[in-house]
Amino acid sequence: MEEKKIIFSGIQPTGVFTLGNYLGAIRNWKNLQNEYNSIFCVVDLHALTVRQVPKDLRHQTYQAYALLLACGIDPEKALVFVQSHVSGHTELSWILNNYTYFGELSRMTQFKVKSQKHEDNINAGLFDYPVLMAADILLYQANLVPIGADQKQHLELARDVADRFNNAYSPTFAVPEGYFGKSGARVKSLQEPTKKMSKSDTNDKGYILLLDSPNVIRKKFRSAVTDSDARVAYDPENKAGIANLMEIYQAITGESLEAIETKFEGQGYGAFKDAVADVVIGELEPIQKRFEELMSDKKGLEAIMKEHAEKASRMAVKTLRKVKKKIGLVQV
Ligand code: ATP
Ligand code: LTN
Repeated sequence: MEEKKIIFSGIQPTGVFTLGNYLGAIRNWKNLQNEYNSIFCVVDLHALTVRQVPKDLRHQTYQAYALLLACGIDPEKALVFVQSHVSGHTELSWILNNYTYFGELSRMTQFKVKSQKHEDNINAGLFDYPVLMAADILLYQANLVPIGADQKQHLELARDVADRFNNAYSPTFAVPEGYFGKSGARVKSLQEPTKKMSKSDTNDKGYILLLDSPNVIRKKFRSAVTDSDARVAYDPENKAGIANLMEIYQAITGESLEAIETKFEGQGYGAFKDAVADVVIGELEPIQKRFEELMSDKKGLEAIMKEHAEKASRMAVKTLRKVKKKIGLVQV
């Protein structure tokens, strides 16, 4: 019998997840967990690359974990754990640093963007971020990595590092492929529709958070940037704001862009924005309810975290042993 493929993905606890995280990543994870051996990780160590307030990071990590479960990641089907609970990630990351070139890391778009955003704190962790991500993936021999389009470059790097290591010694790591969902791969900011919707955006009108109340969601969609053309038509070049709203509507309802154009023909942007808000509110309502239940039982959450971290550690150790042996580290 053929073994099920392994998928691995991670998300940072840098704030409440956005609609972009949900449509671009988490929703796909939920669908994939039935078909694959799935491993999902709250990557708290990655979050350290920009300065965090300790008590907020702690709270956000619980929140992130509970939100994943609330979004339908099932701890009976998938492994869900917190990155810093498994020490193998940092260990492998150090080793892989020695197989990654300065030039490669210098080319990473996310590094350039975040360096501009945090000019006062361009630290080595920010630069090294993709190597830790490669370690996350390679540690579990993942075959498939479901991510939004913004993470494609990092995945390419993980593949290159895996290949380089495998060629230098002998096959050690599975070389992972990216998995990009059909829709929602790149949800844009509601205020600057050429940029991705990001939970660390300083303008809170740019994103919809999974825990935003129905009122807030409606307000944010109503103030979304559009254009003066007043036609619901799909034209990402010239009508980026409307195109983004159409993509969100499509990602949730499954209706085609043509069908959406027809449905809202002759209606103003106001009506369309409200319709988008309605479908988003409907999608998030059950998630918010489940989230509240989970957060009211922290001990229960911690028990799941612990059990899953132990399972993940056992998998991680296997890969690490192989790696250490190949490169000549003495193991006793
Ligand atoms: P931050 O703002 O802290 O950099 P982020 O909101 O970009 O974070 P991550 O934790 O880096 O989110 O990403 C988690 C997952 O969500 C990744 O797979 C990423 O590709 C996906 N993702 C993030 N933003 C979007 C978006 N706007 N559209 C689609 N997918 C996204
Ligand atoms: N870098 C990713 C989060 C992340 C990840 C991973 C995704 C960390 N490790 C491993 C997939 C696989 C991000 O910023 N979205």
